[in-house]
This record gives sequence, C-alpha cells and structure tokens, in this order.
Amino acid sequence: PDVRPMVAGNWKMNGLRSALDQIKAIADGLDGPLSQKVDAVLCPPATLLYVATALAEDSPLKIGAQDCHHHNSGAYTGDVSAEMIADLFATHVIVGHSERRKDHAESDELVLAKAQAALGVGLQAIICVGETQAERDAGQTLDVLARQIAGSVPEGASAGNTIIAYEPVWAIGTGLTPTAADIAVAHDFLRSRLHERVGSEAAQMRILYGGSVKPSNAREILGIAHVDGVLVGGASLKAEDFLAIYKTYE
Ligand code: G2H
Repeated sequence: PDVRPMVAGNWKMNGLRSALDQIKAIADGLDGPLSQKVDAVLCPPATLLYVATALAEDSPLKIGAQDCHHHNSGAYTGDVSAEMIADLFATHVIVGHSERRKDHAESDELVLAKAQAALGVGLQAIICVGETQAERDAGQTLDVLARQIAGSVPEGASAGNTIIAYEPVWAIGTGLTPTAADIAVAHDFLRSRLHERVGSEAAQMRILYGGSVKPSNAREILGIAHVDGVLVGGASLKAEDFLAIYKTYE
C-alpha cells in the first residue's frame, strides 16, 4: 500500500530567535511538487512554536512540539498541554522520546496518556520507541519494542493521527546507525506489532527511523522496507541539511 512518507525534524533544546531564519528557509525550500507526496514537520522548542507556525503558514511545512503534558490544563508548573500546542496552530507532537523516557522517567503508561491527550485535541502524535545499548546487548530489542508498542500506542490510533518513530537509543546523536538489515527487522516487527494493536490501520501508519540521520546516509535509510520517513535531530538544525534529506525523495 502507498504510505505517504514524512521527514520530521526534532530540534531538541536548541533554537533561539536567531534561528528563525532556518525555519523560514526550510518552509520556503519545501515548495514544489515534492510537497504533494512527502510530509515535512519541524519540531522546535515550545518557545518558538507560535512564531514557527506563523513563518510556516503559507508553506507545506507543519510544526510540532517535542512533548506535551497529559492533562489539558491545571496546576502543573512548567508544563505545556497538548491543547495549548494545538491552540498555537501546531499540528504534531512528539511523545515518548528516549530523552524524555530517560531524563524524566517517563513510563509507557505516561507516554500513552500523552498520546491520548494529543489525539484528543486533534494533534498527530509521533510516538518514539527504541532499545538502549544494554537492551540490545542482552538480545532484548524486539521484546522492548513489543512492550513499548503495546504500552504506549493508544488503541484508537490510526494512520491519520499517529506516527511511530523507531529510535535505537544507542544511535541517537552518536553518529552510529544500525545496519540496514537491523533497521528492516525492527521496522517489520513494529509493523506486525502495530497490526496487533490497531488492526488494519497499521498497514498505512508511518514508521520513521531516527538516530544520526544525515544527508549522507538518508538515501540508504529511506530505501529500507517499512521505513516511511525519518526523524532527524542534529541535522535538522540546518535548513540546508534538512532540505537535502527531504529531497532524497525526489
Ligand atoms: C534521535 C534524533 C532525533 P539525532 O533523537 O529525534 O536525533 O538525529 O541527533 O540522532
């Protein structure tokens, strides 16, 4: 089946107002026939969401947040809700990134609640999964992925509202990437687990690969079966590199 690919950027905790020209350059660089068939999403820090959606307004670029709280409002100092993100005209939110799972001790249950909050206000959730180095060394990769899919993907998830990102933790920001064969095995396994979780919707649900994606390895990675796009961290900070990865689909 035809799955519409997606190239998503995750700026993490990078991006001052001085970086707005990069957002503008990405938005302007997406015009053209490619945007008819490939989605582009940029997830800057929450502080830039409002200005980013304004900069991207007349372009194919969609804007997403990097996290959300699982409640819509209340006494949660420092947090930002999915409803607030949607209120800024953003359309996507990353949940369950390994840096949140690790640094903020986010469990599958919490990631599930965040994904449900996102879907509840009409945001598309980009749900991250992936094994650590220790889990990989112990031969637990597929067990971890199975647990994360069962535990953090909402039952009502559809191809239209949910995207999965496979990000092996040991490949994040390290310059290391799994072999094409390893990525293929993981994505194929994720597809089958999604099928158990959400039924036939799984066939169309995007499964992105993330972890040290850059212009020089994007073509090989995007050519792997069941890889429906990429989630790009470091290389998404420069418009030139983000656009080069996007244009791999040309
Ligand atoms: C993985 C990825 C983006 P990087 O976290 O989510 O970051 O491309 O820098 O490894």
